[in-house]
Amino acid sequence: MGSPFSPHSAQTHLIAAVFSVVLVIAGVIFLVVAAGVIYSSVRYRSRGVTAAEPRQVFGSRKLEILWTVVPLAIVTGLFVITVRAMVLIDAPQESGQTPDLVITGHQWWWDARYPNGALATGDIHIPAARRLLVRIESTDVIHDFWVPELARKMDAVPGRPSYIWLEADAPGTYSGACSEFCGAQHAWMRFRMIAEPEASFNAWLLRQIQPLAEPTGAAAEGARLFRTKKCEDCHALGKKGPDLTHVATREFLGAGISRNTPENLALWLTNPQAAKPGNRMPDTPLTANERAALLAYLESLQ
Ligand code: HEC
Ligand SMILES: [Cu+2]
Repeated sequence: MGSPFSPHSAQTHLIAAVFSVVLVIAGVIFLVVAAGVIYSSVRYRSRGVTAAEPRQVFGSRKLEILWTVVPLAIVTGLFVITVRAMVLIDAPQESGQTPDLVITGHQWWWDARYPNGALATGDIHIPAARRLLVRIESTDVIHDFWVPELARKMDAVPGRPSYIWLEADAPGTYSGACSEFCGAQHAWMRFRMIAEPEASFNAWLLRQIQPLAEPTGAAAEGARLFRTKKCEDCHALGKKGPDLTHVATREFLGAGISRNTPENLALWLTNPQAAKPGNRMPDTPLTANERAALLAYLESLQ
């Protein structure tokens, strides 16, 4: 996971600044209180039953005023800088503006839809140095979309989309995760934001909507099985499983749980519950030949 202390957008710079101010103030208060506790437990420690009681003090207007005014001033200051940051950071929730990207949380992966119809699963590409209006949705339970280096957190609530600004100030790969507990595989609901220069982003975006070449040989047989074995019923946009249109180009499977190697891909066909325990993919009984054909097909999906 990226760290909120390495901000890569105007938004996260502001969040990091507010956080640092809070941290410094809280740190100073901690030191003052700790010093007071240590001082009084040494200075006023028990000196045996014969020692006289220390001087007893009752009431002090000066102290009362001091410890009311100082915390009030600190809390007011923090309130002001926090509200100001929120106003600068938050995207309009009901602007009617078409979002640049629609990101959806599912148990347990994320996908992103682009205005031209392109779809990304796991690796979500964005143009660098451009502020995007992103709609966050969920198809099942509450998830929470978070890329610590790029934007604030935003809950993905079923039936109630929310909007955030998303921006990366420089090209790079920024990791993200679901940050609201959402079931067994919440920890493996990761994704990466890949920020690219405008030209390579646009090239990527176009590639996503080009039709793939017709599969040949074993892959053609795999394509047929993908339909007849009902894989297709789940693995498409808006269905119960992640879209697999470009699965061979992905670096990870199962929203980050394993690298996309031939062995790990094969495991999803032999024993999906071993690949990601608790995930929503049922076992499909397959012969060794059928499995090989399906694998050839999946590996051809560039
Ligand atoms: C009932 C719906 C369903 C059916 C049918 C199904 N899958 Fe899945 N599949 C899923 C779900 C859900 C996941 C897990 C996504 C996650 O949690 O990361 C998954 C994951 C996968 C993955 C890993 C995908 C990724 O994004 O990393 C592959 C590969 C896969 N399935 C292939 C197949 C094949 C091939 C078939 C047909 C033999 C099939 N699936 C049948 C629902 C289904
Ligand atoms: Cu989650």
